[in-house]
Amino acid sequence: MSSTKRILIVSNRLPVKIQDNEGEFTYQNSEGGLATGLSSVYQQGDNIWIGWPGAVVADNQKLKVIGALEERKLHPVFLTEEEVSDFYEGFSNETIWPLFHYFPSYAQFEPRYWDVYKSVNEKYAEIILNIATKDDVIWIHDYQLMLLPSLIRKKLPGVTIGFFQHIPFPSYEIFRLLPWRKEILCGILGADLVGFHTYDDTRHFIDSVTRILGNTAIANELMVEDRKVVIDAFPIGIDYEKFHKLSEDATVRRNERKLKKLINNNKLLISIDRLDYSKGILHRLKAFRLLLERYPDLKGNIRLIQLIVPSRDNVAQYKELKEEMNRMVTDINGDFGTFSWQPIHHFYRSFPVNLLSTLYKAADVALVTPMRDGMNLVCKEYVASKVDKKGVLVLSEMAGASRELSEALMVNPNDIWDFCEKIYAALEMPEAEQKRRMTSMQDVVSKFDVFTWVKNFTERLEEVKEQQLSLSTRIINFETRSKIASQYQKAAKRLILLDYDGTLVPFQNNIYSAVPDAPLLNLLEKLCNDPLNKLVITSGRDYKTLNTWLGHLNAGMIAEHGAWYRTLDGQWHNRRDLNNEWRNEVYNVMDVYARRTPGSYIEEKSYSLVWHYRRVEEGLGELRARALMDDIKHFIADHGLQLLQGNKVIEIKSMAINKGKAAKRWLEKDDYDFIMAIGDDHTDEDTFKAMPSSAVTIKVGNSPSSAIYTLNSYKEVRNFLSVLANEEMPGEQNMLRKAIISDVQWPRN
Ligand code: ADQ
Repeated sequence: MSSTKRILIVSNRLPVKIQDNEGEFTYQNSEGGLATGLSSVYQQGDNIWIGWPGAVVADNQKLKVIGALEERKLHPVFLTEEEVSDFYEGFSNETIWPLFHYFPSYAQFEPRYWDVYKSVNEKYAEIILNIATKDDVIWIHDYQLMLLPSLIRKKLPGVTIGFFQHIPFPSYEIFRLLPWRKEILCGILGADLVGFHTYDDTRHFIDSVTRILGNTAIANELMVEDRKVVIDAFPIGIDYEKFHKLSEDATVRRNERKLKKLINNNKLLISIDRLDYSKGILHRLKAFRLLLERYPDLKGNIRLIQLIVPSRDNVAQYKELKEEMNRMVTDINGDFGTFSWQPIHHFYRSFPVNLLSTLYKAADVALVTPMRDGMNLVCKEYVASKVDKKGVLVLSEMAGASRELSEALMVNPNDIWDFCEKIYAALEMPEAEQKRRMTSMQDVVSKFDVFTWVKNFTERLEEVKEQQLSLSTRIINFETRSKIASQYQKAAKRLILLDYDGTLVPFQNNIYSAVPDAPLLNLLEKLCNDPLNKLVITSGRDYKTLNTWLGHLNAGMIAEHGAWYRTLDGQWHNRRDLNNEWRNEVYNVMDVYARRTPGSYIEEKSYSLVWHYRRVEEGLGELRARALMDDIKHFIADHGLQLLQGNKVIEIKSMAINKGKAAKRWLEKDDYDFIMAIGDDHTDEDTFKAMPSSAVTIKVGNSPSSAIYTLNSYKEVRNFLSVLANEEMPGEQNMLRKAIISDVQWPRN
């Protein structure tokens, strides 16, 4: 990120452990990967990290804590007991955590939790707004602060905001269960860049936004009002060098030798998790039991060291999980152990990092098998610690890390039988194979470490902001509008080419419902009746419909992309040179899709066929459209046809016609001193390209275009044309003097 901008990191917890010893606080920096990665950011220049210090601080102690944290470039958000309980333990950990990890039956939909979640997000916003300026970059982390991006955006509209979510984003079918789904999506969309660990998470998020909020997505970009928001995958890494070096440390090496001796040089398996139902602890114990049952020779020869970091064991689900886990460990040890050997060594506590490193280094096999995990860093730490490249990773395909570590032995933790066989395969894997796989995984983990992750995210955020800026220079604002209006007023001969659907009227489920409303007809009449104007409607629609709807206007028309055109004398002409022999064959293919896909239908025009899927279930329409295009592409190439992919339509037409060629005919008729073309889809690109460089070309919507200017919607087009026609806008007077015209309400058809 460019050095001139200050970065504010915001997360629920500050990267510090604060302990209250009867009024005397001690502060210890966290060693977690995220804290390390982000320290390369917040410890630079004026940057700062804002968050909860992790302890409830009495009012009379707050100033002291603020001072101590400030020295570490940290700024606290103080939470009360009630807030910790309802916002953090409640909404964050009992509602969002289970739902987003695909345990919907564990999710509590408690309105009180939601109210406090909102108020705590507002508290964060207030503190940030006291510190931030519009020129800062604000990078918000994780599911505890999903409302924060839009709360800040409201007060600082131009500020740069990135949001990264460390846990999965669930599929639409799960996410929609949340009563506050709209608020959550709108909250996140206050950011300019939204990052997740995997492509699947980004897909799920975009899917939920398009279905729940109705925004349109183009690839991984969403338009939120007139701001482009980019959704992308940024798989987090670890501090690779730290773990790699640590495993060569003298103490770690000595500890490893001691450990191996203690376990009698048995083969060592490890698992390291926080106590959580998402971690698949019980499934793993089941698979381990099955392994001992199926392969009795392993008895006395292998050991599993299981580390569990204590977590919320006063909450019912966690308490039950802990009890069940303890019971299973005791049973396995009781059923298979001997006087001199026990299969599982179980620890329920945190370990210092050099002990973790010892275990990583010593382990022949690491079992990282969550039911669901955003990423999982333990498996990456294991890979980084294997300096001699010996060791096998058994990894759940439900962990985000499985997308990168494809050389791990992959398991579905629900498939206990396969899971057991994979553990056996790991124990039996030849050394050469272990090294080959480990080398390839180390390549990935070392290249994509936490510092690269920080760099990739912040650079992309900067890029998105630049793209937004260049887009905003194309959007017609008050000044450009006035400039074009003055050119228009000075001109004596004007040619105005207007597309119809999506440009003058909104898209409709039924194409024949897009009838022009009275205000539009008044506006067009006014433009047509100006003797200095030549107005041409340039549409892909069939000529009969255009004639019925707009035939009374004193306007030229281009119908069916130019297969038909109407001159100003009201006469329709068609291109007799076009051949239609391809028609039956294409119709038959489209018909198969129309019959298979509820809601889709074929529109027949004189020289083209269109398959419409606007009324088809979201997702299915796109799937069938891709299949249809695939089926038809060779035929099209062989028959001089063109396939147009429009807004929820696929149209097949002769290559000989396009709007650009048709528009040229109008250009050649006269010498104009003002030429303007407005259109919304890629068939209008042919028109834009056919225009001379002096023409005013305007694209409706924000997809890439060769047009010079952009307007956001059909409403803005109407407002803009009203300004040119010097017409009174609904409810407004003398619009040329008004800075904002896009708020005027036009009726929807
Ligand atoms: P995290 O809770 O940070 O979650 P994870 O990625 O697995 O989960 O990292 C756990 C960290 O804790 C590791 O660095 C590990 O070394 C440490 N740890 C584990 N057991 C320990 C023990 N017994 N003693 C001491 N330390 C221990 C969230 C998401 C993850 C995502 C991360 C980062 O839930 O899916 O990978 O953020 O984005």
